[in-house]
Amino acid sequence: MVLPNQSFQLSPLVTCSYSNQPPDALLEGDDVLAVVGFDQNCAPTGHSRHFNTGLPVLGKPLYEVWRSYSVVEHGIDDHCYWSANNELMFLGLWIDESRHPDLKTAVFESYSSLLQILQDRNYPHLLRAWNYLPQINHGDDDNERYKQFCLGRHEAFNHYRQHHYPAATAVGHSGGDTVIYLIASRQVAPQHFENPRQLSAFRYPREYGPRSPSFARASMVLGRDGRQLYISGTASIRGHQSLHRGNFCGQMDVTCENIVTLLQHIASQLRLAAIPGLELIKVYLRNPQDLYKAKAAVKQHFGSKVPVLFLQGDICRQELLVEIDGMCQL
Ligand code: 3EB
Repeated sequence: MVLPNQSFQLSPLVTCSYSNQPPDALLEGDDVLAVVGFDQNCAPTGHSRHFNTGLPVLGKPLYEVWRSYSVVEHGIDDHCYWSANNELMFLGLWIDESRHPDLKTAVFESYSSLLQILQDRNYPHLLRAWNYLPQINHGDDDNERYKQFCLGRHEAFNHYRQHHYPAATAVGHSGGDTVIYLIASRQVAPQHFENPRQLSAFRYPREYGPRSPSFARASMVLGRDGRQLYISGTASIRGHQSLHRGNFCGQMDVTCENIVTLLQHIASQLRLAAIPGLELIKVYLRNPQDLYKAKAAVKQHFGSKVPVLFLQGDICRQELLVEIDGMCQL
């Protein structure tokens, strides 16, 4: 008997990379789940698999490319933009707030539409969510838009009995609609992690809003040839308190240290031989003039070989100047 002289190339669930090619060219790949663009414009693109965010790149244009291991189907149903294969769905929408009485209701209804699609099509496990909102810090006290967003999201998760919150990012912009997009899986359930130096966001005390934010500090999923780790947006918060008000470098250090602590914690929980390093980083800066300081700090904490996308975005607490998220294979 002759055995085929070929090893099977096992591939992960999904990969993410940054590319400077234009979306049209990238979307020719039939395995591409989504291309995410970063510019001042956040409005429906009209093309499934193509997202934009309202967050300008600080530097040359780069696109985030999400590729799966097989050909994907895709379409737009009831304002929801989706792409999927047998294991994964990438799904998102833009919120037209003028069609809703208020932001809380808009977010509740939008998250409900997304969760309904995941339920109907049988992708029950949320792996990762991104939320980019205009004027995130507008409004006083409990009326601040981020807090109203948290309220609507929390109610939708509750309604759909989604009690395993995924890793997430919530950042503000000044360029149009709210966009939400997420990744969910059919069979592989993710494992979620919290940060020993930070109170879990879903346990933040009442002073931060009527409903605490619904996200995990990190989510991990087992792909075909390795584990993928998604680190949530991380900021200069210890316990539940913001540190280094008005001090960009201080905030940057605490943020990077928080990520390193989280990676150490995950390595110890999973009994990994080494502490993983981030392989892809996004840095959100409230003030673009902090770019050079941010570049230096990222290099110092994560090395100079990791691709980093620097974006202008508002952080969900008025006093915070930077937020960082990222991912890696384990
Ligand atoms: C924090 O640690 C910073 O509401 O989905 C980071 C990541 C933050 C996600 C969200 C908020 C969210 O609380 C803010």
